[in-house]
Amino acid sequence: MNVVDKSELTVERPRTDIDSRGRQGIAGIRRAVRGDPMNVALVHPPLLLSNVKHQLLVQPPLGMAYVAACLRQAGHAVQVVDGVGEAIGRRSPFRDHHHVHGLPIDEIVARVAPGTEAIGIGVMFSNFWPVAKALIHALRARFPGVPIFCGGEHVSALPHVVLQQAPADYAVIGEGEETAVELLAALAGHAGAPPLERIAGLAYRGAGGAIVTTARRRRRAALDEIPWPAWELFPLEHYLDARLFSAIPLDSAQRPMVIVGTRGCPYTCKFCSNEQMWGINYFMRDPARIVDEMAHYVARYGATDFHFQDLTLVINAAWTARLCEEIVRRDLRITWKTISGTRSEALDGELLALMARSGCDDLVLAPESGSPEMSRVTRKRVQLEKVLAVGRTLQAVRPPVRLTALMIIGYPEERLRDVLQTFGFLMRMARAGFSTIHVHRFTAYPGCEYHDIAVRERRITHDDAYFLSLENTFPFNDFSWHPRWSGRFIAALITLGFCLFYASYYGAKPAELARALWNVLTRRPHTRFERYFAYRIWGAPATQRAASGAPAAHGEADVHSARPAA
Ligand code: B12
Ligand code: SF4
Repeated sequence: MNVVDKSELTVERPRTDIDSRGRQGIAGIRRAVRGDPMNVALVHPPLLLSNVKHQLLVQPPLGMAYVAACLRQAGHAVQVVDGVGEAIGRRSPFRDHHHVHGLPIDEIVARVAPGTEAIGIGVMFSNFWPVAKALIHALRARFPGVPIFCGGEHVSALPHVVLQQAPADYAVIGEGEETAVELLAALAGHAGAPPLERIAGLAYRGAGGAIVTTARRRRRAALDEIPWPAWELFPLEHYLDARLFSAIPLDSAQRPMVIVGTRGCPYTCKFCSNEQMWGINYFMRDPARIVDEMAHYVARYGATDFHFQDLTLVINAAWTARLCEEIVRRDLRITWKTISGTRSEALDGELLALMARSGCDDLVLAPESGSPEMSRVTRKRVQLEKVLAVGRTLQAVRPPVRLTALMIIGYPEERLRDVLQTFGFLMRMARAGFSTIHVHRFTAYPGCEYHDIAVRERRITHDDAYFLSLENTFPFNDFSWHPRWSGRFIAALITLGFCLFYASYYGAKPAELARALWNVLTRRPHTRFERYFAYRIWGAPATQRAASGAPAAHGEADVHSARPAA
């Protein structure tokens, strides 16, 4: 362990006002740490894209902010080096055909304080692993004796690959808060700290170099005990100002912020890593505590628009209604979105109306296929008629809620008959009130069942070519997981799907088509469809600040009335 001069580290201390309202603390974490605190640096690697015209999704790293909050609560001095947030809009070349977005690796390494005693790195997306790996090598070179631990979805799916390909010492598997705290307590030799082999959710190199994986960590059911994300340590304002959150174009009055209301998902879709990462338990926070957190962000950061990062926010109708009622009761006057897609089973007319009233302005559903057979094979088990019913109901709901569907074409088991059913379903969705679709190319991401099957059949090698290929969900790439269909054929199917949907949509609303063309030509895309073409023609912007150049007034502005038409 390095000898540390704690004065060298720039550390922000917790704000007591937040603590009193938002941080109840995890009893286990408090118990785990009795002894000297450590100087910990948490590092968020930059993004990696193959094409500068691809849309940048620049979101503050929520999972890492939770881990930072818990480490700080356990008494450690936490420094965050945010390779994305500290340089949004900056690009530098990475190898032959890729670009790093954010801080270049050498600058990230230079920003880690000299007295750092442990370094944590978060890797969510596997397609960014090549750059994260290069970063870990560079950190190891500068901090030879300092323990490096990694966490996040990519690390949880492939802990062995992470430890084999990069000079990291520990891979945190699954939820990271308690594991990271226990790990640091063990590293610091704190009294009462568990030995490494008793820390659940960990992989590391044991004696002789073999990788040891400990027991799976039990999921935290009491989500309200977890302290709120430690955003004070991150350059959060940069993210909020840049407004490049997810794929949803924002209204000029909206200042976005990320939040999560639930963790996990009870479903086990074959193409999703949910089961491997979270298991099948679905836990919800107390709606009042969620709204406390929202109100705090409104007051502190001027947030007006909340992007729920949940795997699937709406499972339990009564809980969702309580969340909406709480937002309405507190008169928060915010908008909110389900950005990563949610299930539709619990959505009925009454709940949809309440959601709209509480500010939901963008509902993303994820039927993923219009073929009942594919829904069965992939275990998505979507009720397709219910999805259409949600669309039809929402058309009558005020204020308007924009409705988006996420679809996939190119599943290994898919037949042309299934694709034809998807085409038919796309056109029906256009008529039922959906205004946007994303048709993704099927991709076997680490952690999902398709990936594990492909590994067993030796169709996946975990080299950089595979990781970089995971960016290839975009329609115009030449990539296929299908045993018979080529990448180009899938691209043609996806393109046809888009055309059928938008022909049906704009065929019924020609005035909207003229408006869309105008928005693209004037570089002011207002929908995802317009944004896609604007980016192809003009390139993706480095930031997308509010038209006014300033955040919307909060507390007073009626953002509901300022919403874009669906
Ligand atoms: C919100 C979300 C998005 C958002 C934005 C995400 C972002 N940029 O921040 C949007 C909608 C834009 C999005 C887009 C996509 N997404 Co997405 N997304 C998510 C989602 C649902 C939630 C992330 C989140 O914040 N969760 C809440 C926090 C609390 O959980 P967490 O991040 O996992 O953090 C915990 C642990 O991982 C760990 N941890 C995290 N960081 C660290 C750091 C350290 C040091 C430690 C010790 C621990 C640790 O501790 C945390 C707290 O317990 C995840 C699934 C998930 N994780 O729930 C998928 C997920 C990350 N997305 C996924 C995919 C595939 C995509 C897309 C490619 C989909 C597509 N086909 O287009 C796109 C493209 C993204 C890109 N690369 O450009 C996959 C990634 C798989 C992979 N291995 O790469 C996931 C895992 C979904 C899935 N189950 O398949 N996504
Ligand atoms: S795809 Fe959605 S419904 Fe299926 S397991 Fe993943 S999060 Fe759950």
